[in-house]
Amino acid sequence: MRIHVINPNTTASMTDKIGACASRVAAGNTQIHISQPDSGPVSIESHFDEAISAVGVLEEIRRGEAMGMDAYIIACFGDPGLLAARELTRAPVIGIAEAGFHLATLVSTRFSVVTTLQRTAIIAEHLLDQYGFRDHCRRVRATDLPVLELENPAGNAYQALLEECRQAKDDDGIGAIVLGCGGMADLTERLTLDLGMPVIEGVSAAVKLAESLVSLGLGTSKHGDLAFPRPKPFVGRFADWGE
Ligand code: 2AL
Repeated sequence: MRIHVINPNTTASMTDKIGACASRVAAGNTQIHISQPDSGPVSIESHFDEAISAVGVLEEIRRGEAMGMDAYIIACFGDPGLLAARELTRAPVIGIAEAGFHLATLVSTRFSVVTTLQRTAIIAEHLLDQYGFRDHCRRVRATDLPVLELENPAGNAYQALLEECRQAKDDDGIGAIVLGCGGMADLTERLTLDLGMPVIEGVSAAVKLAESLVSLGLGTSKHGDLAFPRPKPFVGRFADWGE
């Protein structure tokens, strides 16, 4: 089974970290193929960043289709381009936010999300509404860490994250925490031990969900709105995307 994990931002160290976390949880017969867009923002922290990076995600899906990938993971917590990506393939496409939300509901009745900047917390709230997880999530908490602070070995990202997770555990009336950034994937085990409650990060969650769907022979439905886009001419810089 070949799973194409796409880091939608263009920071290579984060792409490597996400790939390592995906490989660590993958089954013995699963190959992880990791990539990032050729162009786009170094981190995704706004609607604008998401819109630009979604195009990069779709380019990576097109490349993955040429390579015959069995499943795709969009490894940014805003799940940029998720539904458009599903239109381009019969393979399952899983966003790390939705993967984290789904697994959290299987191990707890209520969870909180701990993410980076306050403005991305609002984006996560939109996803909870869109995906129908609003009643399961008690609170989306921001650490005010910019995404790339998670890549700074000299910074105090771990302590800031741990502190916010502790407050969530003490005050939110929850049973689990979902980490709200792909760049937090490598901190999960340490946080789980330090907090003594389930901490879920979406990259690992998405790999195991993708493996399950592929094993069950389940792919993206082509009946309805996720059917392949209707062929039509595209002009300008997207001319080669059309027919
Ligand atoms: C993210 C993420 O997962 N990667 C990125 O660049 N921005 N999302 C977030 N909420 O910080």
